[in-house]
Amino acid sequence: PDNILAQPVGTTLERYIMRKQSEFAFATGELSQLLRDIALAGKIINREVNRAGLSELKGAFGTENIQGEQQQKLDVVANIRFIRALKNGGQACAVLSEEEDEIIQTGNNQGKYVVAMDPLDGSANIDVNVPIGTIFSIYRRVSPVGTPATREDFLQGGRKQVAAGYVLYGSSTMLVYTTGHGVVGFTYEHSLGEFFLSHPELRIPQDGKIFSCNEGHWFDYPEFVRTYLMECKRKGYNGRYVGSLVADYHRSLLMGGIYMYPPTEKKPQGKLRLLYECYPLAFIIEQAGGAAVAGADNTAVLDIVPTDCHQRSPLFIGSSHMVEKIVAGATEKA
Ligand code: AHM
Ligand code: MG
Repeated sequence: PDNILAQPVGTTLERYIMRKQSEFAFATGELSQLLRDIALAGKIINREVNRAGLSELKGAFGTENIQGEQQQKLDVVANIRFIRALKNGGQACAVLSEEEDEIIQTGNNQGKYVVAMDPLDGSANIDVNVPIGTIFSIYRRVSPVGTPATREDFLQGGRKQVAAGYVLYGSSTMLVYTTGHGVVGFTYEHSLGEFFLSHPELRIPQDGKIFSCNEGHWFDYPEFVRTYLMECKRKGYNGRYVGSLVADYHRSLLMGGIYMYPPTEKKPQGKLRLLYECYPLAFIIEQAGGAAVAGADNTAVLDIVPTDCHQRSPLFIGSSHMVEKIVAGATEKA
């Protein structure tokens, strides 16, 4: 359009969070602050991601930073940045990260929340400039305030998440999240350093014509998955697989479709991690009107009872009719 420059940029994330907070009479503002801290970490990681090619170059020359540390890989950098932002923010008493075996105590024992996250998912794609993402999931702690957090704070189950979201570092950077009242999306305006509301109410179409999985694993996939994929192909659906979960998921959310990481004999739990990949994306998809199941038995991902902080789960996620269909195919066969 001619007047594209005349369009107002709109609501900032900051203003949006403030407005939402005032709608809930008992909100204390702590969760709002936590979301702000996560957005800040997202901006910092965005900056690192944008100049990754340059830091790669430096790394290749074996440079060290001012503290004498070796240049680090971006996923490690993202992990450090995120934890630092949450420590400084004060609302999270502990963090669980894909990058670290143990729960990380932030020292903010007065904080009421814990955050499980994958600071930079799809890191195999960093070197080739393909979109990557950050995924996060927030719980209200069950351990007493004032003490260090425990495993139980993280092992409450997907339905206990109070908020979840992701940042997609793509052709534009986006923050998408839910607090259990629908799904909102913000786009980053880098010259202003602000996230602006771009998707006030994200709903996934009930049906789609895109399937997304690693077909290289075809011969290891269960029968019901292959049957469904053949049906998709017969109907002329498109296959799309970035190999970055956040990117593949985001496309499905906006356009409709199904993403799957099925179980195989060698990996009966698939590859993806339950707490900081499957749960948050399942929470968002249900809030957007879609579905997420863990397999042929139709168990909703959010209903899986967690036993380990880093456990894996198969994932079938996306448009509700497509998820229903693949499961129905499995039941017919049985
Ligand atoms: P990561 O957490 O080690 O980056 O692995 C998760 C990634 C997802 O982003 C992506 O969907 C999947 O692994 C791709 O796996 P595969 O190469 O087996 O298809
Ligand atoms: Mg990951």
